[in-house]
Amino acid sequence: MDKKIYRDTWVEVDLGAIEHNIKQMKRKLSNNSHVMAVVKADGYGHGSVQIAKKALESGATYIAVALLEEALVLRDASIEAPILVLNWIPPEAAVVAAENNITVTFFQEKWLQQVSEYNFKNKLMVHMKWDTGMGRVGIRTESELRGLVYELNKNNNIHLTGLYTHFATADEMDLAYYNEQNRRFEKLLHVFEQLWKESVDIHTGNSAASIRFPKEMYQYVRFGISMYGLYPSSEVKKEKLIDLKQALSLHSRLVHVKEIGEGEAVGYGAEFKTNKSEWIGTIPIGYGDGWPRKLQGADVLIEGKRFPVVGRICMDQTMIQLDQAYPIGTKVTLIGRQEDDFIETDEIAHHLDTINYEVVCMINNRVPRVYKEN
Ligand code: PMH
Repeated sequence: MDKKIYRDTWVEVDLGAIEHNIKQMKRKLSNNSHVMAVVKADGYGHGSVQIAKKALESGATYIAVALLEEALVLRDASIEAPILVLNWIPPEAAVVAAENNITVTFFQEKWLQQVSEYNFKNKLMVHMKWDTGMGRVGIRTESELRGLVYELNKNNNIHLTGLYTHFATADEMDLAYYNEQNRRFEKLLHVFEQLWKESVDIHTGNSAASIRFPKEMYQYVRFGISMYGLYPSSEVKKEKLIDLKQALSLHSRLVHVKEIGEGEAVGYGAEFKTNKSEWIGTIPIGYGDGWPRKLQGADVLIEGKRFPVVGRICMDQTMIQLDQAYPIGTKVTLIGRQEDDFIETDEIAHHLDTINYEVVCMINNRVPRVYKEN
């Protein structure tokens, strides 16, 4: 049974935008490159199940998540498409992955040896991770590659179906480091091709690399932030190589409106003080929803006009300086469009001195997600 929602604060996810963004990406790729939809961290805060389903309907053919737990949520929702877990998983969890037809990432000889100790009903599918410069996880050398291939050849229960790397700077204008990562990748690939004769799926690109160098991509691109309609950096946004539609918007409603006199204060610390009489509205969202106190001073939209957040943001409530009395229940948009104005996720990211990725992930699950098709 769906949980009843009483509160007047919600995230709206435009599934039509997800479809639009995937189709824009597919148009740029060559016919041999396919879209792997990245829905880790609950679909970058948008809801992993709904996004994965929409992505598959829109032409994505593979799903990626960070955790085995996240993959199991998708399997529980009857999603049968191939799923890749990007993070390291404990060797004992490999049995669960195999049972559920979930592909996992590996990069350690010891891990393969430990996994070999378990009994598998189904083969375990694995993708090998190469660290070409991200410095996070993956093998870095030819001798590590030879070690992994040797272990793989010893074990019939483990089936290598792919290999990949991840770029650290594909969203930057200076391409020196990106090119160096590609050079290292191709060098290891040359060795791999001599050691391994079966075909495997190769994937290197994130949103930035796939948007900027679509024809250089291999079998899959791991399409994350831009599937949600956000650009990986302001530089990539400025290049205008793809038209994206932001899928997420955040809304609330006025629950209280009052006029206060000159010299009156608003919020904890009585920090904000009026210097004339002012209309103040209250909305039911706060840092307990993942709407941080640093957003004091940011704008919201009411009837297409901008108004600032005043006073310190509380755990569950935020106050807005208004120009007049608006009725209780008036819609307030914190991220998204109202009439001719648009508060982009990037504007909030800028205010918080962070990136759009963090903004969409930080709105927590106390805020219900509502889905619409266009
Ligand atoms: N592949 C891997 C291995 C990733 O870690 C990510 C994003 C993606 C693909 C998708 O990248 P995109 O969203 O830029 O398209 N990972 C992260 C991260 O770990 N922190 O921020 C983004």
